Amino acid sequence: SQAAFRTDLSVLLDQVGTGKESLSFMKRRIRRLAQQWATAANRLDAKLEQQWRDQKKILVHVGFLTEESGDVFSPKVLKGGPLGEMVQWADILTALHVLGHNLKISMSVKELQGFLGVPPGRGSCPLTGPLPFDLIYTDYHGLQQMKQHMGLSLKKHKCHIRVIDTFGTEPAYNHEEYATLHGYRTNWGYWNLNARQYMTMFPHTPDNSFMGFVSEELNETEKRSIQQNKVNNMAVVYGKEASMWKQGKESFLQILHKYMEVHGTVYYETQRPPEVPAFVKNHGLLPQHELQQLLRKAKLFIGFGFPYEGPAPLEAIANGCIFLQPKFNPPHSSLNHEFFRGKPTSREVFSQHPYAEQYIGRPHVMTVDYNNSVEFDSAIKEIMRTKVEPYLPYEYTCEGMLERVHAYIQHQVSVGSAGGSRMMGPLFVPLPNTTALGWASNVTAPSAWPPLSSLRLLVSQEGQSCVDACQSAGFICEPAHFRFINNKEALLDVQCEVVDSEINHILPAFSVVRQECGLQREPLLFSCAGHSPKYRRLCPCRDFRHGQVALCRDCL
Ligand code: U2F
Repeated sequence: SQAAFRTDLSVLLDQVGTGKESLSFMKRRIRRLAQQWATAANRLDAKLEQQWRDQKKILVHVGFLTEESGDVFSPKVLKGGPLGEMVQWADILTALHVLGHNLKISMSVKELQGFLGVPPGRGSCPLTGPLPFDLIYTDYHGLQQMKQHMGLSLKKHKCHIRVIDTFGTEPAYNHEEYATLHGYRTNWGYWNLNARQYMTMFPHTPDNSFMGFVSEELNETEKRSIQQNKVNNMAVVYGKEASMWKQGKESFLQILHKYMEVHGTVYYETQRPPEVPAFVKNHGLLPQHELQQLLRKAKLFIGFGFPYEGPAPLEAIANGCIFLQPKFNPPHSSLNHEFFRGKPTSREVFSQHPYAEQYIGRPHVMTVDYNNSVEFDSAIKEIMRTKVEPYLPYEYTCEGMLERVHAYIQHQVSVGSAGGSRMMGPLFVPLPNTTALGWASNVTAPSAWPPLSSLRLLVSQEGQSCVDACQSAGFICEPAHFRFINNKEALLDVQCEVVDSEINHILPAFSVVRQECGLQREPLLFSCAGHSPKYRRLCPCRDFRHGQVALCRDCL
């Protein structure tokens, strides 16, 4: 049947359940943003102009909040622990509900079994019948639990699964055999999904799908009053846990304190945490809405390098703060930093919040070297005299998130079946030495999503990934398009002595020195992220909507 937008969230609130701080946090958030979601639903409804939307049966199984996974998050909700994940799950649940789908929510293995129709008390009895859901949103913990309780049938139903995966999973880590053979084996990867089934918190590698979350939006009156009431010398520090303040922060905190009044929202029990200097006005951990109030007054929101890639900087920028953050040189990654170690990605993180740096940037975001006191000092002075307006990228508004999740649900259907490297027709593209290669206009693939009209074929520099190659040309890498460029025709103008077909996440690519071209034999290994010094890669880029990088121009 047809899905109808919902603006009443009471059924959803009942479904979320009670009894844990994490659930209370999520419900408070859902209630607080209810009006904003309703307005967004009405706007998107009008924008889609009666477009047919299938109502899907959706199961959301929040693995990390189950007792069976240990649930280390819930007890820390009021103690400065990570909240980003709960922010995101609350928003995913709301988006699915508002879009009008038939939603079931599970937060324990028992509920999961019940929804999947596994007979009670027979935990290992695999589900044999058809899957009673069109889509299942879960996380890595939930995936593990589903494997235990669905047994062999998980393989059969894999294409219905979407994994909420904060930092992302690159294809080389996701392919079990390849990861094992080539040193990409981690605690998390190796599920052999299509990499687009992993959905991230920020648009990290385009190999995954960007799910995101939302931030509070302001109307024009609020924006004006915020700008009038800004306190030019007020700074709020990003870091709700005392450990985020330890070591090496004194020197730049001193500089900051020279010019500004420094506020913190660091959790404490009875005494002031010793890591927090005496001149800092510490409010203790605040409820989300009180933090928003504080950010409305502050001019500067300053990061100390951790946590990486959380929601708070977007909230600060949305409330008219300038976000100042440290540059990482060398970049942090799973190869050199404890936090990222064991995560299924080699992505290099060049600052505390790469999204803020790349997608937002000045004047809202300043990324500087904190070890250079001159640079730091002048950044603070610049911030105090710069006027900025509250800003929120469209993709982090409720409407933006609804639009994106709608598009995924209605169009991203062949994702699970990996597709194979089907060629839909010859691709005649000139291949000069420069990067821009033009259009692939004579390929037809009526069912492709994103539509083929969005494809721009590029060749990377040696050692450059397709993420970077596409980005530097103003596009984004689109893994769904690899299957159309993984053929000899796409390599038309390259002087290949040999064209091989291999299993390697760098392919399709060619080696300039050896004049060898390689095509990809394993569709699961199509990777935007891959790069190798010896290869120039063939890259499927696409256009994107301003403020909604997940969607191409003709994607809706
Ligand atoms: C990120 O997790 P965090 O929870 O540490 O991310 P933050 O950006 O600090 O903020 C999460 C939310 O906490 C709220 C704030 C944000 O929405 O409004 N909050 C609050 O309610 N009261 C306060 O006093 C201060 C903040 C990331 F999201 C996770 O995925 C990562 O695991 C983690 C580590 O990198 O960082």
